Amino acid sequence: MNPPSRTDFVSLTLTGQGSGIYNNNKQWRRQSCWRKWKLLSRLQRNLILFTVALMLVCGIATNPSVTEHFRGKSSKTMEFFSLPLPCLFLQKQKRAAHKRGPPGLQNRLQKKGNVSDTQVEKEEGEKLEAVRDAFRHAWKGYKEFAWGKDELRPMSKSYGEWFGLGLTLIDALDTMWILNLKKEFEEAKTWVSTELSFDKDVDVNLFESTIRILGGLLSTYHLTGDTLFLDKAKDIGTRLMPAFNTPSKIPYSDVNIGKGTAHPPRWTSDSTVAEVTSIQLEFRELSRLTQDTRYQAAVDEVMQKVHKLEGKQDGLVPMFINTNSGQFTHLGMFTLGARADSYYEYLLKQWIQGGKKETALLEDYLQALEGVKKNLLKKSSPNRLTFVGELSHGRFSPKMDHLVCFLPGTLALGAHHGLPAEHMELAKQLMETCYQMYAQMETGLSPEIVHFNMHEGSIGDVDVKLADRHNLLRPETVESLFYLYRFTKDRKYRDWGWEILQNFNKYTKVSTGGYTSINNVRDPEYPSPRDKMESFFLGETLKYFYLLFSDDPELLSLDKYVFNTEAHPLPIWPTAQ
Ligand code: DMJ
Repeated sequence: MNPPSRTDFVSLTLTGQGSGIYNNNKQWRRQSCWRKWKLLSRLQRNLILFTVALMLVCGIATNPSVTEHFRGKSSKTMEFFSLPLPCLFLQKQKRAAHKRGPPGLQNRLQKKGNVSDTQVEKEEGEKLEAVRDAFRHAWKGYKEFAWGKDELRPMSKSYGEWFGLGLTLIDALDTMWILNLKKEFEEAKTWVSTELSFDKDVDVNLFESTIRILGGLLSTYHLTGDTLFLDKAKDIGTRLMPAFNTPSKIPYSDVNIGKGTAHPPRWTSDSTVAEVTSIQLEFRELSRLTQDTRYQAAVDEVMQKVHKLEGKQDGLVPMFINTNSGQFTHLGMFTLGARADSYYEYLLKQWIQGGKKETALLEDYLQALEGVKKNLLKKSSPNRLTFVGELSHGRFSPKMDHLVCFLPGTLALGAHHGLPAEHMELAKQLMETCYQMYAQMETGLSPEIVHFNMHEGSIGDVDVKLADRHNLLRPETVESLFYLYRFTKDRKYRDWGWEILQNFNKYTKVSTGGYTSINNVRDPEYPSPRDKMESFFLGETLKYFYLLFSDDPELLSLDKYVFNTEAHPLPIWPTAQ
C-alpha cells in the first residue's frame, strides 16, 4: 500500500530546485512563495498565521513607549490581567532583565562568561545578600519592639531612649537606601515625615546628634534627592547652634533642642576634643546646601582655634578642651582612641571635602601622623604586630582601643588622595593588627580594648583585661577593611570581613530579631548578651560590610564622597567651590 500523500514535505521538492537551475528573479520568488503557501495544509497555515499574530500583539503590548500611550496611569495589576499568558512571560523576562541591569553585577557576569570570574561574582552576590539578611534581621527586631525609639533592646524585646529622636531609624536610613531595601526605607521615610519632630524639650549630645542625625539626614538627602531630609537636617542643625554660645566659642557638649539652651556636663566645663572637632563635615555641608554661612563659620572657628593651641605634642592633641578658656586641659595624655580619635580623621576628611585646598588641615594631619610614628607606634611580641599605644605624661602604655581601628582606613584614604605611599604601608600593617584583635579571641570578635605584649618571650600578642572584654558591634575594623579592599583589591580583606560577619551572626544575633552587644568575647559558650543594639550597627557596621563585599567602585566612589565618622557619605565639593 502506498502511504497517503504527505503535503507537508512536498514543499521540499519544488519544481526547479531539483533541476539544478537557479532562478532568482523577483517574480519567480513571489510565485514560488505563493506556491509554497498553497501547498501547506490548512492546519499549518492556521498555525503560522496564529504565531505571527501573537508575536505582533506581544511586541506591541510589551513595548513601553507604545503601551504608555494607551495605558495612561492604569495599575500594574490591571496591566497584568489584560495581557495574554505568553505575552506575560515575555514581559516578565523583560522586567527581570531590567531589574538585573546596572549597577554592574549581572552585566559583568554576562560579559565575562569566564568560569572562575563567574564563581567569584556569585560569591560576591551571596555575601551581599548575607549582609542584607543581617540588616533585615536587625530591622525586624527594631520594628517589632522599638519602632521610632532610639535603640533596640533585643533580649528583653524592648527599647532604650537616649534623645528620644528615633536614633536607630535615622542612622539606618541611608544604609537601607544603599542596600536597596526599598520597602523598609519607605516605611522609615513615612515615620520621618509624619512622626519625627525636633521641637522637644530634650538634652542631646552635640557630637552624637550631629554625626548620627544631621549626618544621616544630609546623606539621605544626597542619595535620594528628597527635600524632606534636607528640611529636617536644617531644622536639627539650627537647633544645635546654641551649643556654640560659649565664652571661647568651643561648643558645649549638650544642647536642649526644644529650649535653645546649651551646657557642659554637670561635673565639668570641659568638652571632649574629638567631639568639638568632629562635627565639621556636617555643618560645613549644611552651609553649602542652605547657603547660610553661620553653620560653617561656627565649626571652622573651632578648627582655627584648635590649630593654634598650645599643649600638643608633635601634632598629637590632648583629650579635653575647656569651653570657658578655650585651652586644652588634662595635658600630657595622648591617644588615638576614645576622646581624640575622630579629630585626626576629620582633619583629613575636611581637607578632602573642601577640594584639598585648606592646607592648615593637611599640615595638622601630616604632623599628627609624624607624632603617632614618633610616640605611639610600637611592635608587639611575639608576632611583631604594629600597634598604636597611648602616652601619659611621657609614659608609654601598650593599650589600644578598638576605636583606633579607624586609622588603617583613614591612612589608606589619604594615600588614595595623594599622600605618601608609606601611609598605605602603615595602613596595611595596622589592618593586620586590627584583624588579629578579632582572630585571637575565642569568639573571633574583638574586645573593646586590648593591651599588647612587648616583652620578648610573650606567649600571645594580645592581653585583654576583664573589664575590657565587651564588644559593642562597633564598625571601625570593618570600615578599614572596606577602604583597604577598595584600594588594594586584595581578597584577604574581604575574607577577614566575611569571617567577622559570621562571628557576629554566631554570637550576637538574637533569634527573635536584632543583634546584641556582648560582655565577653573570650567565652564562646556564654558571651553574655548585654541587651542593646547600638544604632551604629545599622548605620555603620552593616553598611561597611556591604561596601566591602561589593565590587562596584561606583557604589559611593571615594573620589566623589567622603564618609563622616558615622559612615554617612557626604559629597566632596565640586572644585569651583
Ligand atoms: C560611632 O558613633 C562613630 O563611629 C564614632 O566616631 C565612634 N563611635 C561609634 C562607633 O564605634
